[in-house]
This record gives sequence, C-alpha cells and structure tokens, in this order.
Amino acid sequence: MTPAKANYDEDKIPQYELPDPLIAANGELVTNPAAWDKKRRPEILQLFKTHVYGQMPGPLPDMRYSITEEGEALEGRARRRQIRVHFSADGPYMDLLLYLPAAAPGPVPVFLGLNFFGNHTIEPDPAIVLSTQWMRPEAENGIVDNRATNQSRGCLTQRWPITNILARGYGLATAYYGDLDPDFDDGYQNGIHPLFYKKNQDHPAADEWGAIGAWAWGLSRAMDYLQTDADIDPDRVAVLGLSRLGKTALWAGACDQRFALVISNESGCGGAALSRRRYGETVAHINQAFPHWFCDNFRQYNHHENDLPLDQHMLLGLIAPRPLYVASALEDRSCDPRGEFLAALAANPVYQLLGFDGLPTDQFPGVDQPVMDQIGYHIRSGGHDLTEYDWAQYLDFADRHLSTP
Ligand code: GTR
Repeated sequence: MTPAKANYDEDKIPQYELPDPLIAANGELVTNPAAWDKKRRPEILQLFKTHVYGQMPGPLPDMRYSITEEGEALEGRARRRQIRVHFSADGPYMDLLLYLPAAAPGPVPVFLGLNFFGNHTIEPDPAIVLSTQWMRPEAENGIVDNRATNQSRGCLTQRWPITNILARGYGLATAYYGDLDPDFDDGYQNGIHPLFYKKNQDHPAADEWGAIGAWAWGLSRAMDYLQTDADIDPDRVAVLGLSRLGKTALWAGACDQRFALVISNESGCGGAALSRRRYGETVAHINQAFPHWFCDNFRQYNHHENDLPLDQHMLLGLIAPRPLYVASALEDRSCDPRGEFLAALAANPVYQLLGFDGLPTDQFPGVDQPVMDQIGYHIRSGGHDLTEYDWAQYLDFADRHLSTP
C-alpha cells in the first residue's frame, strides 16, 4: 500500500492513547526505581529491539585501535587525534576524529556524534584523513561517483562549531556513519552486518538490526575507545545527532548507559516524535523510503501505529534519569516538532519516578525559547539542520549537567 500524503493538519491527528511506560507487561504498576531498573526498563528495551531497531550485538572480540595521526590544530587552541577502530583483522573499520582543548586541566567531557559526509567535512584541516568510503551523491558536498574529493573538505563546518565547543572546555569526537553501514539498501552485504552473520546467514532476521542499529553500535564502539583515552572523562560523554543520526543517538543512548547525556536534534519519525500522531513523516513513509533503517518487524506497523506495544516517549524514558535534550525546528514539519515535544513530556513520569523533574513545562514553548531541567527542549526558527544556535543550547545544557567530574 502506498503511504498517503503526509498530514500537516493538527485537526486531522487520529485519536490515540499512548502505552503507559510505567505499566509492566503483566499489568502491574511500576512504583519504585528498583522495579523500573530490574523489570520495566529491560522490558521496554526488548520491545524496541524486537519491533523497531532490532537486536543490538556487543563488541567484537578482535577489535583494536590504532592512532593514525596526532597533532596541534586550530592555531594551537586544540589537539587533534585520529584513531582507526578496526572491527576485525582485515574487515571494516571506523575512523574516529577527536579534537581536545589544548589547555585542559584534566580529562575533559566530550560530545560524540556521527557525521553525514566524512570527518574531513567538519573542519577544513588538511591533516584530517579524507574518507574513501561510499557516500550519498551530493554534488554540493564535493561527492563525485559516491566518493569524497578534496572539495568536500570543510563543507559542513557550520554544523560543528569546534571553536565554541573547545572554548567551553569540551572535546569533540566524530566518525562517518558510512564507516559502519553505507546508507543505501544493499540487503546488508556491506558495512558491519556481515561480521555478525551466523553460518549460512546473509540477511538479518526480522528482529535483527538494520542500519540505525549498526550506526548506534558504532557510537558504542567509539565509547569503548573513549574509555581508554586518558585525556577524556568517560563519565561525561554526551552523544548527539541530527535527523537519522538523531534517531541513532537516541537508540545508542537507550542501549548504552555509559552515555551521560543524550541529544536528539530533529530526529522525527522513529526518533523523538510520537508515531501514533502520524503527523509529517509516518512509519509507512519511512519504511518505504528507507527499507534498510529499521528491523523488518517494524514494517508490520505501517498504517498500524496503534498496534505498536510502545511509542517513542518510551524510548526517551530509556534515557532516564540521564539528562536528555530534544530539539526541533519550526520549518522542519516533517519531523513533527509538537510530536517530539509531547514525547518528551510523556517521558516525564519515568524521570519523576527516578527522582528528577523531566521537562519543566507542559506548555509547548515559543520559538527560540528553550526550556531545560533534566529534559531540555527547544523549537528553533529555521529548517532542518544542526546549527550554532542548537549547539549553544547543548553547551548550556551540558554545563548544567556535566560541568563537574
Ligand atoms: C529524511 C528522512 C527523515 C530524516 C532525514 C535525514 O529523508 O525521511 O526521517 O532522517 O532524512 O536524516 O536527514
């Protein structure tokens, strides 16, 4: 069935009822943190694995790291380190790029996020390894025949205000998402999926991971490395991402509680937005346009969102009690800004159970008026992007929650 045109009319939102994150599968109400941690949280995590993102494997036994390059950067204000994370002896690898403030008194907190077009796009620094991986064909980003060229260097600096990040005392770590799984539907033959196939298997099972799972797995592997780097405080790593990589950051934060703070920048459908609202991009739209992102089971919910035993507020609840920031943009209607806000609000009961205030308001805030407590939210003016304004809020939010070791 071809998905209907996207709805952008609040009056046409279907009637829906959200599953209660605090009612366990056996019908019992979860009334204390221990019951959440031991029973309900694992239950919800399993629901997302089975129905949305697929099972999440652990690290591979043959993983190793090699430092490929190190040097001074940004006129002496930063130290740059490039690390190749090898997933197997001669198989795929991920290149991690790290910028650290030059004058740090001790191990620093770090923002970690995947990027869309290679590490060399975030800064016009000729020492950054130029990615040789498959890329989406965007001529304006200097991609020729699905590969980066020197013209790609620094083409996305506006998304990564490194100078501001470093000046506030944070490091930045990033890797190209295509190192984990190139973002096209090839039946999972490239990227890391084949490393996990059992004998005679050539495709993930219906409840096994798609591309988002693989990208999120990569964030955890980056975290594995960060834990070994003495210049970094592994207890203060914030994970963030834009759009499909925002969905990825949320899923990584849900699966891996080592992430101390989680930021969803316009993650929309399959990210922070409530699926049941069917506003903008829907489950059916996304599964049709990107059949390789979610697990195959998720397709059962095309046009049947009410049958899902979960909704995305429960994904946000899996981040609790850790600080969570959800950001939308006014013109990014496809991501359903209000649905992202309502999901954050519906995660509040989990935060409250664990002793924190989640979102400080139940009123949808005005444009460019961030609200912050243990959950932060803003709707920024402008369109779908990761901007300096977004970063300014994330830095304030991180200062609030991660400033002391
Ligand atoms: C869109 C997709 C969105 C969002 C976006 C992006 O085409 O429909 O869900 O993920 O791509 O990642 O830029």
